[in-house]
Amino acid sequence: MKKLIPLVVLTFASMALIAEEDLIAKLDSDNDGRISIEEAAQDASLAAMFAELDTNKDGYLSPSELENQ
Ligand SMILES: [Ca+2]
Ligand SMILES: [Ca+2]
Repeated sequence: MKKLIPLVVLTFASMALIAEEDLIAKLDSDNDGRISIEEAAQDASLAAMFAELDTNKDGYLSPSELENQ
């Protein structure tokens, strides 16, 4: 059963990565590769965290800012 543990960890890591890419793909309606506050408004939980996630305060969430959450 011990062999299952790394597999589970790997699966969760992959899921987190996919979720982040999907979030940008889903919300980035102007396809500029980043999420504006207007685009984030489509996702209530992301909109609520927007100011906190936008670490450089440029008004956009970049893929790297979403990674750091
Ligand atoms: Ca965008
Ligand atoms: Ca930013």
